[in-house]
Amino acid sequence: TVTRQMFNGYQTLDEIYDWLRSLESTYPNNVKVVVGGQTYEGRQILGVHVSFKEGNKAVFLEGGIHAREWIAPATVTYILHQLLTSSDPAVRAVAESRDWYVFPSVNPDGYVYSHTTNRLWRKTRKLYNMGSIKCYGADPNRNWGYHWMEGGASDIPCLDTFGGDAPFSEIETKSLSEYINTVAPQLDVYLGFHSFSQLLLVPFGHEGLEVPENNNELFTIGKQAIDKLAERHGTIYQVGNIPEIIYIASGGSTDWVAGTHRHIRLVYTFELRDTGRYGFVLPSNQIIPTGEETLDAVVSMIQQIDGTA
Ligand code: 0X9
Ligand code: ZN
Repeated sequence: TVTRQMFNGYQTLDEIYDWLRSLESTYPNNVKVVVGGQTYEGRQILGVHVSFKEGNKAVFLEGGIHAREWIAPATVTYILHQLLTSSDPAVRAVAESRDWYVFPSVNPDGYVYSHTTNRLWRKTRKLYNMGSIKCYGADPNRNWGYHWMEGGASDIPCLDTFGGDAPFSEIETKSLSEYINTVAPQLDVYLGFHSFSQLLLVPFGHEGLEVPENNNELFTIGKQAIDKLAERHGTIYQVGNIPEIIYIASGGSTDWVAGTHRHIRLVYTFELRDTGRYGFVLPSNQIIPTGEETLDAVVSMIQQIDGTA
């Protein structure tokens, strides 16, 4: 089956993009390929817009901002596949209650580089030329323009948490943020997918411990969602604000989304499997179970805000 082909191994960027294009031909009434942005090396940030009816609110799924976190694009594509094909009534109801903007790999240059050259590459691939020293890439999850460089980000281009030389210095974050601005009025949920640590992160990550206005609601909904996640395969998650549960980190995409588009009710960052045994190099036989349990969490979140839980 398609599920076996697609989800028994990690896909290359070309395979993911070809599959997104194939969805548009298979589901011409419901799926459109959309360009969410551009990259330094001249690629496109490709996604799909899924819509079953007019007037729905929308969910944005962002995967792969960190190149080496391969389970993130795999999980986002798994969820997309289920939204289109599942016959589970609960999944169908949630799928069709929203429009979906789904971007499996928002750092495509980095993702390709992690396949061809350095499996543990994290950043973009922009050249930072400092005289005799050349280093590549900024951390695209330290480069967004909300409390940029206010903790947990480096100003040294050779480091993995380099925030860039200005907010939105990376064409990937700049162009994707502009795309998000165009769909933001429709959004009520924005989810970023990373690995690893099995955490559900609530904004914000910068210094000063700002929390969203609906912080308590995000905790309540998040806790029920990770309970549902655990019911599937016993995978244990924790919920918390970013500085409390991992570390201070500023310039993240979800912080910019939550801080700039305050009407978006649910904004979370998932840190998917595992807790460090395999880390970023999660075996591909965990793609399907990770996809299944993460879909359960996403379904639960939407059921809770719709009062259908
Ligand atoms: O450091 C990060 O960017 C994330 N952890 S990871 O191991 N995947 O790199 C945590 C993101 C925290 N989120 C925000 N500050 N918004
Ligand atoms: Zn990450």
